[in-house]
Amino acid sequence: MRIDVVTIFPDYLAPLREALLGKAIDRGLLEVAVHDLRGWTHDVHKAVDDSPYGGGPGMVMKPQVWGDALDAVCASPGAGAPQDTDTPPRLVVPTPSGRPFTQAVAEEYAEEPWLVFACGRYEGIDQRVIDDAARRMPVDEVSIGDYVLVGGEVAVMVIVEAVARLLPGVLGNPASAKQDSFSASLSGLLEGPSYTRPEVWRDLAVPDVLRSGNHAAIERWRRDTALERTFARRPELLDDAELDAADRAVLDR
Ligand code: 6GU
Repeated sequence: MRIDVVTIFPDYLAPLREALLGKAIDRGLLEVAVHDLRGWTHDVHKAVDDSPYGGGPGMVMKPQVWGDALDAVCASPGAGAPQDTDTPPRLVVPTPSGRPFTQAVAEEYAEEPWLVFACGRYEGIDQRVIDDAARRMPVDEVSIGDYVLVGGEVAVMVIVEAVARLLPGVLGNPASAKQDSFSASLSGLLEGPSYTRPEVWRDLAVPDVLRSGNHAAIERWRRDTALERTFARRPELLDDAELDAADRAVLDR
């Protein structure tokens, strides 16, 4: 997969080359290019923003600068992109007013050969940039949660990490992703608690069933704790979860 990020703070994205993602890049599973938006400014002050039409606080990012940046970045696919250079990327614009980014969206993005992220700052990017890009490529405005960040950079790191770990070969043990919270094998529930040695730590013991060797009982216990945790923390997830009679009996307790 090829990922391009356009931002006024390229150094902010340095963590993308660390740890798991850095390894994925070293192994050629992922290619990441970060571009400084100011490289496409038109004036000596390298201005990227201006005051909003209609008044109000804050500044809006200028369409000319973003237009030139996206024309350039979206026209030059890297090695990870499809050979057919006429195929545009999927453009992702992080914004608190976007559609929610979920595990299902991460799974969708993991199927794409090429993603371009446009990081806005201030009060956002002139809407015509998004409307114009949407005439040539799929564009998603996405939010990572109901809170407001200063800019899209941290959201891009969140999204890229969620997507990259789904790419074939990135995780050491591919079974890990299968059992994640929100995954199909957990039918949309939260994952329950985990334990390792020692058997007793600070007078707290590991649940007996996990040391019983009874695999059916262990599976039932994992399912029960996932159900209980989901009920306590995220009850709305149960509305869409696939539950059988045994599951319902746990929740009725
Ligand atoms: Cl994607 N961007 C910004 N700037 N703030 C956010 C967000 C994104 N998601 C939640 N808050």
